[in-house]
Amino acid sequence: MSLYQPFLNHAIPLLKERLPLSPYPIPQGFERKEAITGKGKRQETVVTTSYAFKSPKLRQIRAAHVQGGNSLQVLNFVIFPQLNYNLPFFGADLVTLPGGHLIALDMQPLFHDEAYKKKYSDPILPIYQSYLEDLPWGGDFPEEAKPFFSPAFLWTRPQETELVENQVLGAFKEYLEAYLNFVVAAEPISDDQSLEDIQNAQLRYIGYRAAKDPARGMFTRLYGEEWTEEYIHGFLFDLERYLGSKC
Ligand code: DBV
Repeated sequence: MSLYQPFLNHAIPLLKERLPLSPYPIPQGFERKEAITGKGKRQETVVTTSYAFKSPKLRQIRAAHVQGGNSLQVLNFVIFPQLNYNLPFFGADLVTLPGGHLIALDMQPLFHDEAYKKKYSDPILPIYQSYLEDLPWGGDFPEEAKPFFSPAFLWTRPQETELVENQVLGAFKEYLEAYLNFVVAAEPISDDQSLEDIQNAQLRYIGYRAAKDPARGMFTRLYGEEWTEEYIHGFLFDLERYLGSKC
């Protein structure tokens, strides 16, 4: 049973149809990783599968799909723009744990000025508002994470799986469609100051997510510390590694 497979089955073909995609290298040992957890009847195999692509305007389009039976299903789907575009990140953190579902879906902004908000948040507020009734605000989350979210941050903790299969999938498709329209319309940035601002904003976001990845504990328990740290810094949030390899 994979709750999030339909999300991947929609997103990857759509991206391939709309953008000139090419493969993004997935380091050896990260394409697929398995672990057996629990004992006896409660034994469970947890499989983590990685997908990655790139395009002329998008440095990395990547997904980590964790399938551990009914009590653990995760799809973490993040798009990182090339550093010469001021596009927001597309961020989807879709998590199913024994206690219920945790859904985080957003176009995560590089900047918080009015012009940026008008360009990349206002156009999707109607989509955001259309889901609020069924997918109400999920309550508290880390204060230090707040600067990384937009006014259209769809953050919800539903109990009902049907809401994930229907409303959350619908929101995911609409946010992705809107993001693709932003990508197609995006023009490259050439002035040095803006390029520096973009790189700093990306490093801030990626630095925070790599350092505070809420999945660190889960991955470490499943696959060990060494594999986990390399997966986080060498694949999931790899901009520092990418920049280091360039100069
Ligand atoms: N989160 C990831 C990756 C994951 C992942 C790569 C592949 O960034 C899974 C796996 N996220 C994951 C899991 C949990 C969360 C929680 C397993 C549950 C951890 C637990 O409760 O045991 C959005 N993800 C969260 C939370 C938020 C997000 C807000 C709750 C954290 C908390 O309450 O402490 N997206 C996530 C996030 C940022 C973002 C933290 C920060 C900028 O953009």
